[in-house]
Amino acid sequence: MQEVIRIEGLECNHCVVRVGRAIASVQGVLDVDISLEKKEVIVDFEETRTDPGKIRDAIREAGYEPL
Ligand SMILES: [Cu+2]
Repeated sequence: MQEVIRIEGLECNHCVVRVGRAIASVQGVLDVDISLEKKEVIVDFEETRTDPGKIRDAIREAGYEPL
């Protein structure tokens, strides 16, 4: 499954690395593709192991706001 999430507060490559690591550490996440320009992340995940709510929680825990 794929989820596209807009992220508020994504300002630089440091943010991209931080939020990318946070999302990648969620069990069941297969691939993370972040666009700094669009302030958007595309996440591929196994729907049996995680859900978009957990991915959003990980983004929040990293200090960013998923929209
Ligand atoms: Cu930054």
